[in-house]
Amino acid sequence: MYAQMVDTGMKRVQGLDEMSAEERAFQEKIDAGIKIEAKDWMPEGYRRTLIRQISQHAHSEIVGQLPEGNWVTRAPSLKRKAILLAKIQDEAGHGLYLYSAAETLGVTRDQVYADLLSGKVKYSSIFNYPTTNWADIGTIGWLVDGAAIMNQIPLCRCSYGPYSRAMVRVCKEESFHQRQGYDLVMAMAKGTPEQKAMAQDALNRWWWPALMMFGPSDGESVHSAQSMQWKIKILSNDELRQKFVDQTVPQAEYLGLTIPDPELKWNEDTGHYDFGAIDWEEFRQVVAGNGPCNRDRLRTRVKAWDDGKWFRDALLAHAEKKSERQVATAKAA
Ligand code: FAQ
Repeated sequence: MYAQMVDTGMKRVQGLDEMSAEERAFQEKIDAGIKIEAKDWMPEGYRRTLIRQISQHAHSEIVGQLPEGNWVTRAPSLKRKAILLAKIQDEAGHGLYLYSAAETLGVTRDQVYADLLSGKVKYSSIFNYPTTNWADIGTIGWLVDGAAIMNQIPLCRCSYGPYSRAMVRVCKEESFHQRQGYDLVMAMAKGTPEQKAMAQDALNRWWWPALMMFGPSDGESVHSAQSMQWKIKILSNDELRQKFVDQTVPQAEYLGLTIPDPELKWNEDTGHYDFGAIDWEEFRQVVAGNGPCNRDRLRTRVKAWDDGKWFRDALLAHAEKKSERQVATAKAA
């Protein structure tokens, strides 16, 4: 672990001998592969890191419904529409499991959601790009869900029990999402020349943003070293990105599509694909709120929250009436 951090330039973390007795016992538990549960003692930094990552992840699932939602009314067949609707509903479900996992750490859903709506916390950069042609929907499933699975399979083994268990189910569903996306892109890539051109256009626009999903390179990543020591992260941003490239290039070749990277090349020595430089300035701009759709995405979420107020009020009024009735019945008995 330490050798890996030196290689990648990750920040140095505390050694066991520099920790308090409580922290050392906690770290030894993690090193032994024992899961941390909600009521166990944990360092404040561990709790805060998990709340940050899990809530950002939950927000990504919820905001991630929007680019795909753009095509529900224009899906080209009943079958594709049913698949797309099911996928979008799954993403809402993922958001809910994740908000529940965050709540086990002592925050409320309302608090973390308010932080999304105020623009205080992040969600994945990828969802700030527009879906301009139908092939984008397949490409999101193929690349975006593909990248999400690559990142989330290791999270099934992460040290925090509620998060790791939520990830097991999420990954099963993401796997269906990736397959339906690849199936859609395949239909277009093997279709008419116009359809193939749409699939290529979508790949050209989504490839680099998909690589950015894995976050900054290891040397620039603020949280990786500590998160890896705590086994919140099992693999580093660059390791996951490389695995994604290695997995996806043959899939593009099978489709007869070209990855928009002239420097992409198989490297016999490393056994991996070499790929070109990522435009980190674009990544920084998108994360800072200046991507093509950032403002639109937040506006849509705020409107959905405001429009849903009457429903939340009705639920609360119903819950209050119900508990009043229960008290009255208990008193009468
Ligand atoms: N976008 O030090 P690191 C999906 C931020 S789910 C925006 O490396 P960390 C399903 C990072 O938060 C996709 N911000 O951070 C779906 C930090 O900022 P902070 C989401 C990013 O946490 C499919 C700063 O940069 N998946 O797609 C991004 O150790 C289709 C420094 O970075 C997850 O959230 C980014 N791409 O590693 C839904 C998985 N990358 O907080 C609908 C769980 C980094 O200090 C349709 N999360 N930042 O202000 C993770 O694995 C990690 O949080 C990483 C980032 C790997 C994303």
